[in-house]
Amino acid sequence: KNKKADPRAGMDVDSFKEDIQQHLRYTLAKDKYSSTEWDNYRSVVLSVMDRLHDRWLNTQQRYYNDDEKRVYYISMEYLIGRLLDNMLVNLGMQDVAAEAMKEVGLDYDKVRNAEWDAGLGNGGLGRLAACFLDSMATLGIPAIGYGIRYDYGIFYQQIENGYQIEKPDLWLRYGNPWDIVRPKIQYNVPFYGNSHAYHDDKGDLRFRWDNTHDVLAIAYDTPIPGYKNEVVNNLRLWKASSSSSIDLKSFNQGQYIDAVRDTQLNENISRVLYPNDKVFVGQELRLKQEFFLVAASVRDILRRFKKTNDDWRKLPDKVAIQCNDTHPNLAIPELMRILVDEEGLNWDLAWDITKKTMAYTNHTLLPEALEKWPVSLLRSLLPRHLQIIYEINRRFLNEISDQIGDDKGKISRLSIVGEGEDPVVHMASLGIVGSHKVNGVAELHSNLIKKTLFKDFYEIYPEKFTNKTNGITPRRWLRQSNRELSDLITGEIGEDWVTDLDQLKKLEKFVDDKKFMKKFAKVKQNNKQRMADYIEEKRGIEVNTQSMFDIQIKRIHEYKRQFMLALYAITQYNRIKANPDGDYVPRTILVAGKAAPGYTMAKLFIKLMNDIGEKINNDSDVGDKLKFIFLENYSVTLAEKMIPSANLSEQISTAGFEASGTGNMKFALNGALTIGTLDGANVEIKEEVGDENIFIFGNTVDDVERLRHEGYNPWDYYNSNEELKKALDQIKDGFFNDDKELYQPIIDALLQKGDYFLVLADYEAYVKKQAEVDELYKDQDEWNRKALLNTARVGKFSSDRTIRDYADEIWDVEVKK
Ligand code: DL6
Repeated sequence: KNKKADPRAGMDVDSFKEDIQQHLRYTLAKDKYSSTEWDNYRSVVLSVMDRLHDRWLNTQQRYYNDDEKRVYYISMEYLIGRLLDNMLVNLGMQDVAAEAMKEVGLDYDKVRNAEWDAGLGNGGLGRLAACFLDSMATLGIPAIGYGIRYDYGIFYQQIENGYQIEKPDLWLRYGNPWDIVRPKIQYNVPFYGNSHAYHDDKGDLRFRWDNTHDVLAIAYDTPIPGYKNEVVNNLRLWKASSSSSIDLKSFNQGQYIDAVRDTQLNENISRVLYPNDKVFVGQELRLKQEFFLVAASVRDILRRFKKTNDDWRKLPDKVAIQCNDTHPNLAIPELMRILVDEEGLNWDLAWDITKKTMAYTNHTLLPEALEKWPVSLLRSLLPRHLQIIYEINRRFLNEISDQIGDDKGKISRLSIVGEGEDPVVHMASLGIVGSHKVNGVAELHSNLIKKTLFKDFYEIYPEKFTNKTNGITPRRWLRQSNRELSDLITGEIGEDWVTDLDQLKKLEKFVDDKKFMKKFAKVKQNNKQRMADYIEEKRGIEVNTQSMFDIQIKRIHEYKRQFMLALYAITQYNRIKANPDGDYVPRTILVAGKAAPGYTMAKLFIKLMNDIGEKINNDSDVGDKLKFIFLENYSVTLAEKMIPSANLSEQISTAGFEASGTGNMKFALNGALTIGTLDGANVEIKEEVGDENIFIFGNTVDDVERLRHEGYNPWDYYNSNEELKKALDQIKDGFFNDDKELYQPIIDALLQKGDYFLVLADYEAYVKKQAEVDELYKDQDEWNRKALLNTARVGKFSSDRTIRDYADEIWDVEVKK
């Protein structure tokens, strides 16, 4: 009745102020004498949540009333980062909240820094899911994200003596004020047991999965607001808990300790995010996690569908399920199991419904990343699903038998279930056969999928294959993380760009506007200063803010070739040492990224990079002409600091290996120039910004193929390039570490084992291109012109565009606006 007077709803400073104070006192029982940073942060978050709740309830009610088609995004990873700024920006009340905090004596920066990153993902794939949530809400799509509420997110990376040490990420130590537990929304997730055949009343053969060991999935909901549109979607993460029935049984038998231990085992399912990026480790616990996510989510989806529908044939008109990589692809046999075994549909109808409902996104071509679950493991953990997968495969091979004849090679490549002593289920193949659309994440990648990895499937189902080039949300990656640039842009062209990134094209006309360009340059300079302060604080290294900030941030992987950047740094160092008075463009090279804990080579790279940094950064001949700095614990929050400060973005993967990349888009949007190979979305960035505004070098996908075909010999490159030879010899001969054996595995991989990622083949072109970069940097006006054109021309890479494409071409849902 009296809305204005309710401090929990008001969008003005006074209401927000009052709400913060009320929460501090009445929710947290603290006052200004006893409150900690965490209490202050929590009372601010609770006040933000108050403003989200009305919108959240209204949105969900509207979706229910309208009975619109829903999109369900299922992902094992959501690399969300911090939420406070994101929520405030999207609610359109960042300034109001800042003022309110100030007036109650809180420091916004301190409040913000009390938040732990929600690091429920490894890298690009998980961050993409987080950007998609933001875009789906901003576009008003009735979407729900499903995932797992891991107790431990991606490990905290510490650098000790140059080595990566993994520490558990206790992000829930003090609780998570952004999510709400829904204890009544819980599902039994069955495992193990047996599949029994029986005849029903009509005499038809049916199957029942029984004697299962059940684990409970409990829902935790996080609100996902759209940008200033009153929409609040839901991210539902499942936490594992013990199923009460099991406890009771054990209690009755007096096995109290066993029952409690059992609780622990069950809860292990949502304990920890697997920290592997692009390598499949076929552990049982991981398979349990995948099925746990899928089973709870599918149950939840079907419960919602059934509330307003009684005809299963309508399912694809009301439900679109998108699988983020193959990790959730067990949703295909699970949906089949429910439709056939529980709901009594015949196989053909259930299969038709399933295919029309499901879609699958492929994120990598790397063979070692592809999921292949042993049949033996599936047989014990998910016996009924294995049967269903066999049946899907049998019918599929039958259906295509006319097309492929008795081409044995083809049949074995197409078969979802492998043959031999230890047969495996190919989860990608299951995804292709059981979905109506399969997409890659950049043009090049989607074409490569069709030509290589999934060639045989493409020939059978060309209509299933499509491309959806990745994108990034402009809210977090410009509006929020680069407030100064964002304000400058909005001051000139208005704020529509925040939801319509192509509007940035209007900035092009400012390239000759001296006043504007001066401001644009100043913003970058201020961002560099903030970064420099951070480096000084964390590493005690003073950097020259006039130097070029040259940044590579991503997971550490051989194909991403951090090593090639290190070789360039060594080369530059050697040049400076040989001629200390030469004319050098000062550079600060910044690298950050985590290595999978079991990836020995990547971890050795980290050590090497730290050793190289030690040498370069402490050499008085070098001074500020060159710095090489590895920053520990790369995270979303660190990315938000680093990206706005970059002059140069390193996107130097071996052509054909990076499916898309999304960091490349974030840098360009923030006015960094890219040095990169023609890989992933770099190809499309080049098309958008123009050849003259990007530094492209190196072997293309075709070159790589040709080189390999002709018999690539890294020694030829080693022997014919003095600088390359010298850099490698220094690494080998103990120049960076007294232990001469230490880096031998790296040298061996390059020279003895064939340099699979073609570092040596690309080195010379790379170093030459870096010289062009230097030349341009000398002309700051010209550099800034190109930087602005990058910002102005990358509107295509908004995740809003990506989501529109999914909505139109895969999900068949309407996007309002
Ligand atoms: O699509 C998001 C992201 C791409 O931008 C990266 O290029 C790609 O490497 C990454 N893929 C994965 C796949 N991991 N597994 N499995 O993380 O996806």
